[in-house]
Amino acid sequence: MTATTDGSTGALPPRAASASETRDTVSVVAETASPQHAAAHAMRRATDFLLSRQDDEGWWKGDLETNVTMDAEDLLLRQFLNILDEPTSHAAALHIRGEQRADGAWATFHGGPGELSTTVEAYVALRLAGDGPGEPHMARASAWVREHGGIASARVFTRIWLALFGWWKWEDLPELPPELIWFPKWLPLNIYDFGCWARQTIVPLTIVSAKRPVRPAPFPLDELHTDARDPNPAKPLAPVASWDGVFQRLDKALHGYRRVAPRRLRRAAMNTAARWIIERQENDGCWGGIQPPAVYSVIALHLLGFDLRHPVMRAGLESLDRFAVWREDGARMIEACQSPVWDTCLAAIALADAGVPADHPQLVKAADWMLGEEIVRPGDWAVKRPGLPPGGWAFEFHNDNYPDIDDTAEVALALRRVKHHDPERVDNAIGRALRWNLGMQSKNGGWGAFDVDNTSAFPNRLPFCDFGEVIDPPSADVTAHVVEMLAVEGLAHDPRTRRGIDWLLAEQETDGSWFGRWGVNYVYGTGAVVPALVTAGLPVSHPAIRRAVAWLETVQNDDGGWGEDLRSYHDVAGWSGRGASTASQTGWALLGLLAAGERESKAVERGVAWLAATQREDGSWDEPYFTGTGFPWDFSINYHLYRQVFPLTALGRYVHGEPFADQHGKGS
Ligand code: R03
Repeated sequence: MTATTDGSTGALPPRAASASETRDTVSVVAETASPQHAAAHAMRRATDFLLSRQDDEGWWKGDLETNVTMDAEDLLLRQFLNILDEPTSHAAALHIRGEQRADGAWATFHGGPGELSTTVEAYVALRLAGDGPGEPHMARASAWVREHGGIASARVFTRIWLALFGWWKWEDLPELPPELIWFPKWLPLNIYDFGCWARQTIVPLTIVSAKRPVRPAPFPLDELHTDARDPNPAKPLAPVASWDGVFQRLDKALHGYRRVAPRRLRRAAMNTAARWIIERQENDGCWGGIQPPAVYSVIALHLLGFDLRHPVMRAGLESLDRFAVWREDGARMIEACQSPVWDTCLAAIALADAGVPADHPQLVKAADWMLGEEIVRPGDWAVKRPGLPPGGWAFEFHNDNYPDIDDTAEVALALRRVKHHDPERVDNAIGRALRWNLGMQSKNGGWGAFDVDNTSAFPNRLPFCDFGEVIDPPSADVTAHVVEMLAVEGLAHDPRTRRGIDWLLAEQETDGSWFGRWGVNYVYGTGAVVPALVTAGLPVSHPAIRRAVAWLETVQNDDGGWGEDLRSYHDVAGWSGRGASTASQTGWALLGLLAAGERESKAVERGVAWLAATQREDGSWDEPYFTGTGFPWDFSINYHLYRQVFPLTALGRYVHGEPFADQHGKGS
């Protein structure tokens, strides 16, 4: 990111000049100042830091850190396409080695346990980079894999990657028939029953599954089998009377069908799938702005004869290159996705909360950039909403086919905080976003992230779907962001808003919290829902608000911060709201408490003090912990800008009060 240095914020007195002076000031302020003074000081420094990180084009984008399967699959793809070069494998290996745990495994999040599929993929990638199986770090890894079930226990995606090189039998993988592309929209398991990310991934994989390619393996992987003499011990089928039993037997039938499928029919299905894929390539070459559809689409089209020099293939590979983050030490990390729209709207809201003037040139520039990112044409969402005019925003730089409801709500909220030179243009864009988000409400009153009523129970049953989420049902955090946007737009009393509020109230956990789908976890959900309900007019005395406040206070750490470990996705009782304090999660908890009118409470004072005391000299915070959620437990994200924007929003609202406080509950 290139930084424009506009250090002064205009609205606030200039900050301390030198680092040493700052250090002295910080230590003095953090220890002796009143909470208000400490908060104002921390807010000012965080504001300057964030303003200094804006790109010249007006956006902010923090690294989107996930886990080494992204790097491993990048090397595997290049090996499969015979385009793996030494500098790339060397740089990727540097990053992968750096993430290995002492026990030889790789985790999927900071502080997490070793994870088998991730460890298998990391090991194979390091072997591709030339690390020998006998090297200590490799021997520790292969021993860990053998002790945890070997390749046979890895997930389907991992075994697909291995099957591409004959390290696993295609016969021992679930079938994904390309004929799926022809399933009508009313038939269960049609591709639109899947979440958009799953849909974009499964379509190319049906081609790969049909073709069953095997490229020469550069080395054996016997050391990754618990028993090399029996690499895939037979597993009993689930009882026929169970859903799993039904779908496992369906898969067996599909294996049989494959042997008799008319070749012309299959070829026609693959061509239809290929057209579907190519129609959805974004103008920068990516697919949906995320890694999985891109890697599998490139493989699938290559198997159908697309040369690597073909424009579609070249653009696809170039888009993957842009997911690479190069570190000073020469290591290269692959992002699963990029979040500039999401980061920019959150940064704009945080700066506005911190008192940066609405007409500040950097906020106006951010608003200009966001306006330029508006989605103006229908995408896959229109299958369920054919008559709904387009509008809204996506998460990434280029993803016109898959705008999301969450980004649309947050960008609308951000644009309302900026005094743009063309207010009519802003109003029109927000008007389209409002209409689109309202049109995307699911029938239960909530909102999913990308689609309407994407709630079918069948996709999760497929033997193929053993990783992540494959449907996109309404969630409390997305619904809250939409309700907050609707309230700010004066629609707090619109029946659709009230149905969203009713859905949220029905979703509150018995302990007073709300589940976090796209952020970790109950602290994220609660920190999103409480501000939304209050902005929509619920009194802070409402029992649901009071229960949420009580819950937040009970899970506050002794150090004054809040934190929640990803383990709460697996063990609610043991980990809900529990974990080492982090800047972003402390910010979320404070947002909830401040919205609930708890500004003068001890809990808020201690939380603000924790932010002030843990702020770095340059005004930023460290946050090694992952607080973003791709898929609960399975795929976690460290959004590197979260640690800056959420503390700043919280400090800003502590110092300046709630945004739109005068409008709470207003509107038709
Ligand atoms: C919180 C912000 C707004 N939010 C957008 C969140 C986007 C999160 C990044 C999405 O990245 C993905 C990575 C993925 N991996 N694997 C899959 C995948 C999807 C998205 C995946 C998993 C199962 C299937 C297909 C793909 Br089936 C690494 C709304």
